[in-house]
Amino acid sequence: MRVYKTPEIRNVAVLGHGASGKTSLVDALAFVAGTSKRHGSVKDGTALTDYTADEIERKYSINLALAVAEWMETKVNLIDTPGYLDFTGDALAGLHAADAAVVVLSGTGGVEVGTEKVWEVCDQLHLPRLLFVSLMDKEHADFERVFNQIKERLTPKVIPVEIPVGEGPEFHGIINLFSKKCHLYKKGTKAGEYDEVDVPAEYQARFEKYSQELIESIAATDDTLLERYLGGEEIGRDEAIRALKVGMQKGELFPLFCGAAELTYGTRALLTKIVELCPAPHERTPIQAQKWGTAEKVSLTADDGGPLAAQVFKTVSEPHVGDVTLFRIFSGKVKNGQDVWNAPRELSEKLNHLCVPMGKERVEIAELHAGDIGAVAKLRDTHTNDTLSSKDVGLVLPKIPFPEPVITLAVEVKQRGEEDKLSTGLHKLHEEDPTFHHEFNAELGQTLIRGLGERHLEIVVGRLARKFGVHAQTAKPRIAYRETFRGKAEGQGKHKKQTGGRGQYGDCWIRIAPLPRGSGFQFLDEIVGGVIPRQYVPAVERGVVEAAQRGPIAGFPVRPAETSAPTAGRSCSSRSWRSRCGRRTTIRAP
Ligand SMILES: Nc1nc2c(ncn2[C@@H]2O[C@H](COP(=O)(O)OP(=O)(O)OP(=O)(O)O)[C@@H](O)[C@H]2O)c(=O)[nH]1
Ligand SMILES: [Mg+2]
Repeated sequence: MRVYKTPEIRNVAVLGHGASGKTSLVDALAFVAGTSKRHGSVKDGTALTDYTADEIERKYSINLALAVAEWMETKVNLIDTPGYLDFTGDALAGLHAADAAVVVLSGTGGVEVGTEKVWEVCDQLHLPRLLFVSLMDKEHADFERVFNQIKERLTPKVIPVEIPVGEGPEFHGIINLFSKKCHLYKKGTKAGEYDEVDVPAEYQARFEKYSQELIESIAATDDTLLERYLGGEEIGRDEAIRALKVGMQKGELFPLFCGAAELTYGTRALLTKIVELCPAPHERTPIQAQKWGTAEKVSLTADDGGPLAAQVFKTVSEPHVGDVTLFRIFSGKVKNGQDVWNAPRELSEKLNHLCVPMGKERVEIAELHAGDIGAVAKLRDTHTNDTLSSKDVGLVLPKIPFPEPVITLAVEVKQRGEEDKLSTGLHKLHEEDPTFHHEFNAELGQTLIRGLGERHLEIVVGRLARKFGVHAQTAKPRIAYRETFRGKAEGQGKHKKQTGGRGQYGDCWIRIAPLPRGSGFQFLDEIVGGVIPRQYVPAVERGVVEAAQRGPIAGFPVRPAETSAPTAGRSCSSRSWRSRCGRRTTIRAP
């Protein structure tokens, strides 16, 4: 693979609901482009970007993974993301590394909850988007229905650029509204090859309707174009593409494509449009970085001559290799073997064996230009969300806002003695996946793991065994019960100790009563007239607090009820006290 300069790069995240066909599409695009030599398949476990053992076994994506399609002298970095919500963290990471997105929809499922979620995030990030309706060959696929769902549930600004010829098992061609030609695929085509013919007569009416809509939508985004269009002038293809690209960047147009990735139908046209319509890294809005240690902000564009700022958006720990760090260069360029600086950790790192990731393979490369995505193995202490910069200009990029965990389970080793390995494994898995958290809860005596769903935690436990040789099982977390009280009570405690001499004798009374809900804990010293010396009173409070650690009912901590338990709160007062030094003092209660 050759070195590509900034204008020759496109970073595209491939997003969508689970099983909409993203991984199959990425594989087909890389294959059709000729960059990947083999057409893989999710079903056979050979897809380029579903290569981990978990993914092959389960037949769905768990991690984001990268592939490259070299097309029209351009390097398209494809970021395949998982569709299941349990793995949203990786979809978010992928989005933050991209300059544009291809939102994939299934021809049968249409807009689903996962599609709406990723759409929302793309909206927040103002990311230009293309939509691709895949699985058009599947029984009950219906392009028109999906198009209408997109209009209703995602955006009214969607505009078809292609329409299918046949649907479901009849699907065999695509009409392109720009080229005004029809591509007919021969059964068994290997790499998306087609015969180009005129628009079939039975599609002429549909073609004209959609073509007119397309050109009107494009013209409406630009006053000069609109004037010319209304004046009856024809808008040329290149002009229309340029205007569409600008419209996409402003979030005013979202072109819609169709195909069947598994059959490679529609993939060539999609690649061409990715190159023509998605912005190169230097065309995106600048990103604000912070000069480390100062409040100074620096606006960065993808420029080789700018200060280096590369964000780590994913860390994968691979057997026999160790940690592989995936990063996106937002400014500056890097060379193989270069020293870089991790400012917050005050750490110098060496980019040995600089690579371009291609599924599980990594292709070594001499240098990467501004805006490109790369990988490097064996960094010393750099993790997801860290920024790599240069020592003279230490920079930090805004962090990817990973979601907080929503479910918690306990995890325990099956074999005694593996506790240390468990803890190391969990720590590594957290470094790989910031949406996964773990902690040892001393009160429950359990290790707790937290994640975005049951499937997420199930995968974590599988990885513990596979990657770290720790056989663990999950359990329900014990419940951290609390004790509280509803009524008033009084109690007396005595202390006697004869150690020769005068000995010690103490006599303490406390009165306890609930306060209104939410008032917390109060200790009232109601001794009046200094009947016992003040210095003995704090010891009583400490005794009360200590005793409250283990409640009398079941040994759980006693707490004032705040939200769930009935009214409580506590008030304690010493009543009578005979001090440890043997002097008798009486504390009068109010
Ligand atoms: N008929 C047909 N099936 C397809 C096509 N593309 C993908 N599939 C099948 O649809 C299923 C899902 O495809 P994937 O590519 O794994 O979908 P995904 O969007 O990556 O799924 P997640 O990674 O789980 O989000 C697999 O069984 C594929 O074989 C297609 O064009 N036509
Ligand atoms: Mg996938």
